[in-house]
Amino acid sequence: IMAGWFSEINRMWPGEALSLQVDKIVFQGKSEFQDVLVFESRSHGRVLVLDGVIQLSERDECSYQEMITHLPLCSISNPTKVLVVGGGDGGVLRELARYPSIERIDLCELDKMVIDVAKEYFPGLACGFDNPVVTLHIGDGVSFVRNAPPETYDAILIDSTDPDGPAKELFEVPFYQAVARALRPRGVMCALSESPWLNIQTVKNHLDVCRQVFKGSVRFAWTTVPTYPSGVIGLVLCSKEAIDFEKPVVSDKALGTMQLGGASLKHPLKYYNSALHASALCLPEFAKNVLTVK
Ligand code: AAT
Repeated sequence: IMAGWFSEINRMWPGEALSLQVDKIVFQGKSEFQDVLVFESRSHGRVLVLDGVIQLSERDECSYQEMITHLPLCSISNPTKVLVVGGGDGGVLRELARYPSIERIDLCELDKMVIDVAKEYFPGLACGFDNPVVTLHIGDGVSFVRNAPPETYDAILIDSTDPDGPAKELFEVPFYQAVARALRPRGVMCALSESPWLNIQTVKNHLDVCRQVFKGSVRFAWTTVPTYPSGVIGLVLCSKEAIDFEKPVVSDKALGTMQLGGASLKHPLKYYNSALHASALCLPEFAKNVLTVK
């Protein structure tokens, strides 16, 4: 390992590791659940790392946060209640502030240290907490969803860590059964998956789990995140009733304003647009062959 560089070495992506040059370590801590690290990188702004895995960099977080939020939210009309599982950095909350119809957002994050660190070191993401409709819950997303009243949410966004750690159960059938129960009949779910470049079998298993539970639509989408392993991250979109996820019902033109801190702020999208929405569901041949049901 070269001095002054962070390398994301992990058994989930053996034989390869992204490296970033470190200008300064900004925060290092150990919570009840994971190691928390924030550093200033040479090329990507501040970076948040949990248990040695990059969660976000200031430079490319827009791709992940905008896609995990707007792919599901632009697939439905007039959402009023949304649940976020994980997402303690606030980035998804920031993106949800573009939807004036939302009356209530519950966010269930396991680790309070992530929220505290985001508020201190990532103001551009933690601004998402400055929304009076947000209610914070600190705890395990699995039990939160299990205890949620049935048919409550228009959208449930699973912005969790990779399956090898405290988020393991968030990739299993009982969890998605609880998610389906907590969704309204026309509701949608979007969950972090993995990159088809890394371990396509993990992605296939994730989709198979979702297909067991969601009888409407189950689709795989992907986006580019240069600081995630392989530069690509997958997302799974599900609904109980059939939804044509390729045809967004909300236009990107409606998303340029955020309701934050009691004010309406102009805040253009950086990544998502309606054309990208449709293309995010198109798969390269090698992935299509494995991930599509014939
Ligand atoms: N938006 C940044 C991307 C993330 S953050 C994932 C969050 O999920 C973390 O804050 C973590 O503490 C939280 N989390 C993990 N397990 C649970 C759980 N069981 N219940 C609630 N929250 C949880 C994801 C980055 C993906 C990295 C890709 N390689």
